[in-house]
Amino acid sequence: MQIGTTVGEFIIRQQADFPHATGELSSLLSSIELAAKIVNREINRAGLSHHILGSMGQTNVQGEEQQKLDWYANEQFKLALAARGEVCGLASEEEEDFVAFDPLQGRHSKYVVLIDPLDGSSNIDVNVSVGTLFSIYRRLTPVNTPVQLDDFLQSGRAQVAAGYIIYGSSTMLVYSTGRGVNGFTLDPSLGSFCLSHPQMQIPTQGRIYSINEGNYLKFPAGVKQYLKYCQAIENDEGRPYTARYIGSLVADVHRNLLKGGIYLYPAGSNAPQGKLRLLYECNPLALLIEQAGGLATDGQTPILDLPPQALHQRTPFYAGSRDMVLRLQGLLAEHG
Ligand code: AHM
Ligand code: MG
Repeated sequence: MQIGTTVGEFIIRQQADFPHATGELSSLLSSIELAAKIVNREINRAGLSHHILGSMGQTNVQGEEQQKLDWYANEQFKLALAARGEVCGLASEEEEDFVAFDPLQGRHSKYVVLIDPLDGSSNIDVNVSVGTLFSIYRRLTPVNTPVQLDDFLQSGRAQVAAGYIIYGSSTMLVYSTGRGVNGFTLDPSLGSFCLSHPQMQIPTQGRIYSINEGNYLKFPAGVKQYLKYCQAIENDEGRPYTARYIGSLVADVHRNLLKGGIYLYPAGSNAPQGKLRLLYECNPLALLIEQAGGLATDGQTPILDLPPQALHQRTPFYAGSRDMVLRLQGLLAEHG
């Protein structure tokens, strides 16, 4: 695959490897790409708005005040995915319940999408990178019947595809259909995502650890031990490691994916199950990290094997370079 390949071409070429593919997944990914460009355009203009905290401070064509960017992003992805026929329902971090696109008859479509439309949206106020996360599953119930909650409560292993968009110093789409991870950078002059990071691999060992250390007192003992290990001076092993925490999940994981490192969001007394959502945040990132050769776990079990019980379920999340995650898991097993 040549650098300069657009994501659209790439999807079609990959699809050609599946003789029985119907083109629905390609079309679905194109819808996500389109919505991402719309959201990207709006994010780039966010600094020009006076009221980005609560609302965009603008009115739309109906004269209504435009909502916060995370809600705006939610609407854009929902519209893009509902417009074509490949998706029968969507579950979003922004919505309490799942949305059935054709609630009475159902649709002749086999996919559901789970999405965090704009993760870390408070970072927009300070011009820091934010992201969109998405997961695609085959529905479990038959087509042409109303989509059900169980269609969304599938373990991450069942993901057909997953990815993220990072709205950073450049905008990138990174996704996997289970055959490696590929990254595409938006060329603003062309309006196209072009293949820039083919077959991404996370280094087996890194030197970056990413955690909100302000919560230190609430961390499990094993995590405290791991932080001690990261901060110890062992010149021959490259320690102390470097702490990097943006507080924007996609940006933190993207950096670690490229450079090697570990991201940690443990359970704490204020958040007994951690903060991050299994279905919208952890599962898509876990698929990408595993596909890139890394590991993602809740401390004991691979994230992708956790059985979801509820749409907005949270989980501790440790993900990144294989050797770093294994060491952490060892300390968690030893110290709790
Ligand atoms: P959000 O989904 O409400 O935006 O919260 C998720 C964000 C992640 O992007 C980030 O990694 C994490 O929350 C930061 O949390 P904290 O401020 O507790 O470190
Ligand atoms: Mg989020």
